[in-house]
Amino acid sequence: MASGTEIHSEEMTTMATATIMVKGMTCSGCVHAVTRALQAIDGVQKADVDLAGERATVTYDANQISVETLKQAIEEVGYDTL
Ligand code: 9UX
Repeated sequence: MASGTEIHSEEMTTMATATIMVKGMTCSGCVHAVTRALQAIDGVQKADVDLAGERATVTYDANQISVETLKQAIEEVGYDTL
């Protein structure tokens, strides 16, 4: 791209993607519970929970929340994170 000025009218966000290991999920219901818990958080744009991979990949606005916020939400619904 050549140099130029880009005008963005949307508000400034700092989207970040985190992969969090989630322990204790044993069925698709568990996946759903974790997915819902993450998506309920203000600032979470996208949450993909992988049962076999034991992890959650979350895209969120780093201006609003942190990885700790995400981990806390997962732990609140009964799973361990690392
Ligand atoms: Mo089904 Mo997953 O009860 O806890 S949701 S094993």
